[in-house]
Amino acid sequence: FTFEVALEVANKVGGIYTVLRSKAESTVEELGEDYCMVGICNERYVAMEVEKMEPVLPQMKRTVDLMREQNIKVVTGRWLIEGYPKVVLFDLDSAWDKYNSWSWELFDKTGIGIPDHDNETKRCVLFGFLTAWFLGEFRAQCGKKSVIIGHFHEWLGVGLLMCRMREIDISTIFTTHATLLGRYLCAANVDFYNNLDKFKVDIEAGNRQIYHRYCMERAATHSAHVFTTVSDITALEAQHLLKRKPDLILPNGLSIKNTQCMHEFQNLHAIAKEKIHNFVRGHFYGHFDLNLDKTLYMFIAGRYEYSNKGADLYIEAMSRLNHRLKMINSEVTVVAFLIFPASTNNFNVESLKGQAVVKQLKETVDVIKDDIGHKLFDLCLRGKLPNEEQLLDRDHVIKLKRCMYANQCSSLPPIVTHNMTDDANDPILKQIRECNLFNARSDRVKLIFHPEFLSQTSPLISMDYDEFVRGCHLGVFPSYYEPWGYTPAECAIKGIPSVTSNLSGFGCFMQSHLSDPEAYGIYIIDRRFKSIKSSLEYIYYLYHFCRMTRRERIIQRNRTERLSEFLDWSRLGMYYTNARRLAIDRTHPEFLETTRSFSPTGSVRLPRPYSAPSSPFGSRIASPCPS
Ligand code: U2F
Ligand code: UDP
Ligand code: G6P
Repeated sequence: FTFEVALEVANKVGGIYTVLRSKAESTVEELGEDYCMVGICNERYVAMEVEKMEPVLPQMKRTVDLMREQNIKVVTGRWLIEGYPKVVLFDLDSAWDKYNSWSWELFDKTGIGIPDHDNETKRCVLFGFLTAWFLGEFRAQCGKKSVIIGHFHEWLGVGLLMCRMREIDISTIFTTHATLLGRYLCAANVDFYNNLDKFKVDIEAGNRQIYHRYCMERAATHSAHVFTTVSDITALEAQHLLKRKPDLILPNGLSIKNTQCMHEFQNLHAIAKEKIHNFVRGHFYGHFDLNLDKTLYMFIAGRYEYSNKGADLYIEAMSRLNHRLKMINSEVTVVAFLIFPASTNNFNVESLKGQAVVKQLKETVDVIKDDIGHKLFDLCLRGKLPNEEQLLDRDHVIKLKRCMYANQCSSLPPIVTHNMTDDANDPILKQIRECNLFNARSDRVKLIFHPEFLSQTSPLISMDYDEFVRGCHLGVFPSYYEPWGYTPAECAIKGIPSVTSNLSGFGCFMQSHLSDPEAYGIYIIDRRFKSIKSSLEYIYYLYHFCRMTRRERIIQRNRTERLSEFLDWSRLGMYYTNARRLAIDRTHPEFLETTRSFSPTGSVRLPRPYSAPSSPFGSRIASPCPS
């Protein structure tokens, strides 16, 4: 049996939810009824995403009943996603009366004490003990004949720790998706990667008042039979900060089934782009100085971590690109979006007004168009060919003038679509002011900061994020701290090229598996071994991208989309299979012969796509290779 344990089972918090959700189908395909996910009961999601039902397996039924007898609320059923996996979810609130004895047991067995004010960690302790209780009971019900694997994802791994402390016969895997200390240190803007081996981890954790959390994470890391993480770069971080080298790397995949649309993705790009055009028409009303046919859409998106996500490098690069495009009097305009949720007080009036005015103009033109159509038809029926005055009457001209005067606007098109709560201190706005990028007429790069995740119901960009990505030309993600980074992978499976960095897990993965990432539309910035100034050389790639013809972009999208099968869980799921096999090997090697067949992952390397030119053309620079 395999139990995959995480706070994010049917509970959306961050990237781990995407991992579990997208992977479920391929895991269920492999393990069938021997697979179950264990999480917490968040009513908000459970009501929508979980079909409640009683367990069929007698051992599982008895285990759950025993816990319920002790007043623990346990929800069992199936998660309503592809694969329809079994889930067991604990209601943490029903376990608070046991907290004191459990925290004592934790202290007694591990020496880790939990401060009274840290409610988040206390909840993790509850979850950990409930999991260990459940797995212990299940093991007792199963007898000695079966192997039970507990695969724990992050949060502090208390369940794993307690399984080991109580000596329950569970083969354990611990996967970390980032280290606690790594996140804190990077957010504090320290020179992280050059000092990895120098941090005094206990002192750093203590100074940040997370020593107890750090101890739990490190204890779980060392107690696991198999320790894994999502990328090479996080493996290095874990080795230095958690003091154990991961046994395996388990890269994150995606489920391409719902996104794959064969050649259709090219048409979908054109349809989605038209929707972005509509927004842009409204946003730039009164200053519509761009030729939409020669406009390129670039974007950066994610949680608002200004420097970790590389927003600083993005704005600086856009400012330099603007300068270069102006120098050559380029006809191309780049609209560069920044999508990061920040604290706001709703949309700003200018943005809404622009959309309204343009909508009004469009409606007026549509009415006049119909009028003219009828007139033209009538006149032609009577055998008369009309002249201009006969078609456009005074009334039409007045209506059009009224719309066009409303369309005049003296201030420049807004940079930010919402009213920011702290406009003066917002790091993105501060940097934009420093770069003097204000969407002036002469600027060839226009910036739009959308400080909220996208939604189809928004009155501005009425699109979901997925559709927006399809309509763009290039995703730009120059991250500094990014254990994996789903955003460039999500671009790739839609055929949209992207820029990533060798400090992101995805970037490292692409670098080691593609012989020429750039040919596939993945440009990897070297942020690890180069200074910020040198990293900024990626603007040559952006510049080159702006000079590509439409035909070249179409060919590029076709090449990029080829990566989708490579990123699908049907392939990447093998790494998880490997981890389970290793866990059994280390605990119950006698069972290995009888387990299902096993396919080694090997080191696959995709050759250059056949359609790629045989050598880099022109003077453009290539994606820097590992230094
Ligand atoms: C990583 O993304 P995460 O989703 O793990 O990171 P966040 O989006 O910041 O949110 C989850 C974090 O919050 C923590 C947990 C994570 O670090 O430890 N947390 C918490 O503090 N309290 C709780 O109750 C529950 C969680 C990574 F950054 C990405 O690059 C990867 O793509 C992603 C998937 O591997 O994992
Ligand atoms: N995203 C979204 N709406 C948006 C912008 C981003 O849902 O408007 C999602 C995006 O699809 C991706 C996630 O946010 O799945 C960011 O994940 P990533 O792994 O890049 O970083 P994390 O937030 O996990 O550190
Ligand atoms: C897709 C569509 C074409 C369209 C093109 C625009 O390939 O199938 O009909 O012309 O996108 O590409 P562009 O890179 O200019 O947005």
